[in-house]
Amino acid sequence: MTSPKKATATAHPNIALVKYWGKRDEALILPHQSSLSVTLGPLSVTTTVEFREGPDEVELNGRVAEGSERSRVLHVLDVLRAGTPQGGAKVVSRGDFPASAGLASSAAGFAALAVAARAAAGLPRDPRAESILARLGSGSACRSVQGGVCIWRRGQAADGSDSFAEQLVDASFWPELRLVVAMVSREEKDVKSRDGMRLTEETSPYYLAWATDAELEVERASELIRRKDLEKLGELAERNAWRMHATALAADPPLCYLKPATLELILRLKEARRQGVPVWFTLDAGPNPVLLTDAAHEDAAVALARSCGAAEVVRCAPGGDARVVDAHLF
Ligand code: 2P0
Repeated sequence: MTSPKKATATAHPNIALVKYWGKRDEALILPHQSSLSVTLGPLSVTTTVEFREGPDEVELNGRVAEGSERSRVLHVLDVLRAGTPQGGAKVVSRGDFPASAGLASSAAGFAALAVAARAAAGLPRDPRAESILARLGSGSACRSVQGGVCIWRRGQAADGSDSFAEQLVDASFWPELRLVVAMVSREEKDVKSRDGMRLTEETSPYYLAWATDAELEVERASELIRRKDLEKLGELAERNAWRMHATALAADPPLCYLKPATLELILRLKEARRQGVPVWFTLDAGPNPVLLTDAAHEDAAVALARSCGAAEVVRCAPGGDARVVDAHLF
């Protein structure tokens, strides 16, 4: 091998407004449906990759990665190394937000990994190739390669070459949009997303209806974003989240990601809107709602979340693209 090759990248997590929930191909992580998400600044994960002689080493948030965490990282690197042979890899990754926030640090982590690994291998920036590589680590990661609002098109090809995310609008398009993460519970969820979506697809009688409407839902959400129609977008986001959870609740055994405090907060939003606060929710596969509002009502949304027992509240706005940075982690 030639001299060591090292690169570092930073990426933001994302929150889906039209959600991905189910795979048509488990190995390639190909979804049944397209999805749409907002990239969340200022939260970020930074990852350094170095190719050098020696065994692969993976460290995530200060711990040596083991089991599936390690094998998922190495799988992404192996796909890259199959095309452009490299030596062993050292990977160090660190997030600036707690994994327990329920914000899928894996999305930002795999996006940063894909961007850093390609750069370390001497490949040029290529959002499509980076998105596809990130997807092989975690589906939602393909939507964290670019900032603003991104759409992951499900694609048709069996090899996944047309299943990647594209940017609808960049972070500067709607700077007043706010996403407030209300951490009402820090309990680890019982069923991970990967297992939850498989169980839902295999056993929920509602799954087909859920998957079928997604393509139109993405188009409707895109139009509302172009128009910056917060009210209609908020209504769509709530409807989409309720439907995802309803589909999961109908699985056998049922999958309930909501906690009492989740319901307390999201049921309060109607009253808040009646009182003039434009605020809606979305909810991933966990108990912590993300409130959609605008900059003028961010404080009101934060106060509402706190009054419903949110111990911690994270204020987010649309974030930028994943980028290569100079400051390596080792
Ligand atoms: C999403 N979620 O669209 C949906 C909504 C959770 C609820 O993508 O198996 O970590 O690695 O592809 O991406 C979480 O699942 O799952 C997710 P894998 P991922 O954001």
